[in-house]
Amino acid sequence: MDDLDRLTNSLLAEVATTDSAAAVEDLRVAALGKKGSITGLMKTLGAMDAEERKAKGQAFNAAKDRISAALDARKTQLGQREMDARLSFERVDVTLPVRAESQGRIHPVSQVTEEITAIFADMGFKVAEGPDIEDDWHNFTALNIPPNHPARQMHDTFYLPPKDTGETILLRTHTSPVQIRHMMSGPPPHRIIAPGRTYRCDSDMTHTPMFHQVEGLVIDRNIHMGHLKGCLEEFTRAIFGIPDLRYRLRPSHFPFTEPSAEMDIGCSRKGGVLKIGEGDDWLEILGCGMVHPKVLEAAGIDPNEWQGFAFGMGIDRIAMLKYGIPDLRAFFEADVRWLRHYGFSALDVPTLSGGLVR
Ligand code: 2NL
Repeated sequence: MDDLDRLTNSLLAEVATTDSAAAVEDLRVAALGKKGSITGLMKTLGAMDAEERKAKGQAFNAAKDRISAALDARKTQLGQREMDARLSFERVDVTLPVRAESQGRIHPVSQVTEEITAIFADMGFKVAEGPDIEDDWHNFTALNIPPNHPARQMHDTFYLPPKDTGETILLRTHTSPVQIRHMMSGPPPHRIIAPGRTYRCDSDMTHTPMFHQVEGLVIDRNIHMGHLKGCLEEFTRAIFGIPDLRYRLRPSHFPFTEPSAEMDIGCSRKGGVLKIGEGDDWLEILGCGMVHPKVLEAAGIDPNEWQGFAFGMGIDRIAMLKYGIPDLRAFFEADVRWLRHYGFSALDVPTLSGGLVR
């Protein structure tokens, strides 16, 4: 037995007695590192003649490979043993309740957005998103809103300094531009909702400069007002959890729909208290209509082949109505006491089978 065999055997014996991943690595350095014992033998090759170097070189490399493989195998084995030990002693009780001290709450606007999304998702709608900063064309022109329309005035719209190109940019005043972008991104049919932040230069008891809107859009062949009516009837009954909720569609006007309508739901206002689904009064809830042919054309859709309906509503107002929140401005004051009172648990996930929440 020569020096190499003796060294190899003793290293392999040491590998077998290592008891941790760290010990395996220490041994790897001691044998194969820069100043390792095998590396030391390798260095003796330089002083040998060509024939001896060839024979010894092969033997050294074979020994090096054996030791390296043994170290790898031992490391894997110890790793497995450490994992087995942890698994046998660590315990997780998956039946325990979530930490009681959890402080965070879901904002009513987030909650209601989730509820609305769940209802429309169940009807086959997808959620579309787009930029908050828009250009004049997507926010107004494509929607058949003429250049002198009051909505375009300085005092209703937040305009930003124009781009270097001279292009007018603004904070979107509704989420309609999201739907324009969606229609232009691929061929019909389309069935989307676009929830999100919208901005108007307006601030009083019932208006905030930033507010939330959701719009819906269906484009397909032979779509008519009957589809619109059925869709919105289903939606209002689901969101307020009242299966026989009374409603009516009143003629109205929007530049981007023709015909246009507003939807009212039944309510009572006895003693100044608003109750949805009772009494014989009406409460306006949303605007809607058949997408104007000019809007379809602007978005590159042939109005002779495709038709559609659209609707829009304020999310903040739905949240106030559904959860009896009196003051809109408190929504955006970031007061944790308010959020503790009106907020939702992260575990109250809206589902149709769960009646959406409360
Ligand atoms: C309201 C009324 C509405 C739409 C929004 C729409 C979007 C496209 C084409 C046609 Cl891309 N219409 N949106 C239609 C009718 C009413 O909103 O009272 N919103 C708060």
